[in-house]
Amino acid sequence: MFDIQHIRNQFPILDQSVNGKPLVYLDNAATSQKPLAVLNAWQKYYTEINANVHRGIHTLSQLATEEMELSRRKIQKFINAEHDFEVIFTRGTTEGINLLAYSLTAWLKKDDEIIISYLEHHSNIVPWQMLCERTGAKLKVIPIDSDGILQIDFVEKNLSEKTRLISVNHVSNALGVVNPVEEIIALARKNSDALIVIDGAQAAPHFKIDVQQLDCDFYVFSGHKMYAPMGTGILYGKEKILRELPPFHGGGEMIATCSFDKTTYADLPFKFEAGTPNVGGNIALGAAADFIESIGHQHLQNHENALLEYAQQKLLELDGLRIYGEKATRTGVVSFNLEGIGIASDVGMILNKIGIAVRTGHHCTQPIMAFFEIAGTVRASFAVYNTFEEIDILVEGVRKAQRMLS
Ligand code: C6P
Repeated sequence: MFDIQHIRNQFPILDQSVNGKPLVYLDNAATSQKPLAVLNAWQKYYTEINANVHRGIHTLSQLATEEMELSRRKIQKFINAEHDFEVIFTRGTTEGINLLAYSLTAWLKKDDEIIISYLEHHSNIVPWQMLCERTGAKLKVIPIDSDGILQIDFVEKNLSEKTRLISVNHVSNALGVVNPVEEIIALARKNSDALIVIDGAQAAPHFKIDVQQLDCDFYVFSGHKMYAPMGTGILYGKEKILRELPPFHGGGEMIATCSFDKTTYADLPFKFEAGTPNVGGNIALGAAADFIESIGHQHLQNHENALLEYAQQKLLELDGLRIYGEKATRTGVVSFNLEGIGIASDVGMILNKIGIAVRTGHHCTQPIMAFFEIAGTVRASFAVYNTFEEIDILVEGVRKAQRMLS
């Protein structure tokens, strides 16, 4: 049974007023709120366990290690990875992609090609541009149409022996468009030996991820968008490739032996986890996966899809409102502008005055904004605890903003 009030009760932060109005939190693509189970797991670690992992023989250190490794196995199950050591704790999606872009330096040479898409967050553009600068490789960009749908025949036409890497997001943060990553992966497997990276920052909170079924080489996501604390994230990689890849950061935790003559690296996953990890956060990330699974992916998805459909239908009743990516398959996000109102943040400020939190601006996706020839959009993004009443409040707020600004 899906009981929205039971779910909302687990998020005490939602029960407050902002600017004298009940908070309507619709900025979940930026970060989600955290349920009690996650807060308690984090607090329990700091009140009862706090110790460093993988190094102490004392009881607390062993407990901390056990709890963090248990969390790794929970994430392994959450994304259906074959092995727990294919799950690497990071600080978030940005760090995961930077790790790859650095560690894959020797995988590319001058004039090799990296394919990304027009729909990428800056985190899935800039690290690859930096890699191109280091190696002389070139970026190729899958175009979109006016609905924000990827034109994947571009992939078929542009794949060659030069294509060494493809990195695309599973869901666009700016538009909520769900990209056909399965098709892109199938095309790539047929026509190249390119490595495939999927940025799952906006997918992991919304639907079941199965990395074995996807057959991607790497899958990255952030904890804080899927109900876990900030500063947590996951890089999944296939065992064979992770074994061949050099480490990103050097330091403690990631060595097998260290001398002034030669250092050898630790086994997976520790080779990629230099330094003291965010133990409390990583444990709480496992609790966030449990939280999602306790609701059930299908229930969560059904509710969020219904919210999205309702929001879209209600918003489109307003004159001169344009939703970007309206015709595309989407999840979790509705991104829009009002005709004649050039500055999205003006709408955001009026909404904030009545307790509604949305994000406005370019959403760290300036190429998408350039494509639509706009400076930004108003973005409402949903989580499992949002309600249809909140959508009504949003729509009324947008109507009010339209009246005030036009
Ligand atoms: N998008 C948003 O408001 P980090 O900051 O490392 O947790 O995630 C970066 C990132 C990478 N890829 C995608 C698709 C993303 O959506 C994000 C973060 C937030 O849309 C903050 S800019």
